Amino acid sequence: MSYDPANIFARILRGELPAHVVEETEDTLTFMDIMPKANGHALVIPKEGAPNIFEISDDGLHKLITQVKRVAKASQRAYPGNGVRVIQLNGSEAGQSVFHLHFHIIPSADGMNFGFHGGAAADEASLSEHAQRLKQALATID
Ligand code: DGP
Repeated sequence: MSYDPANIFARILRGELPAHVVEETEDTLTFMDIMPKANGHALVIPKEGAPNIFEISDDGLHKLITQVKRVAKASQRAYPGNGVRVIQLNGSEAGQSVFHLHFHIIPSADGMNFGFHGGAAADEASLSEHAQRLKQALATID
């Protein structure tokens, strides 16, 4: 599938839209999902413009998954007592709605009961609070 550089996450990467950024690396950006499935729901995206896992370069995917692991570790630390779901969707048939590759990192405590996608947008104060919580946990990860 072709990559549309006007997609929402590309616009966040270019600074055209705001986001609650948790961490930026040379190759990735981590920020809070605006419609969280749970408190602390973060998204990790590559800077490389790829719509899905099939189109990204192997090198880009390697860097991305390394950052996914780092954020998942931070999630575990920031939300003790929860498990961590790492979810990634490819294609509208699979439920993907933003066509810039992304991994969801979601603190989860509801066992196998997972309907996906949050229902409503969270308020700014809550997104900011949970971005801060993840940032603090990231600061403790090598
Ligand atoms: P997916 O279905 O895997 O493509 O998930 C896309 C996610 O992106 C969904 O959980 C909601 C989130 N999202 C949509 N628009 C925005 C936005 O403008 N900002 C942020 N931070 N998240 C968004």
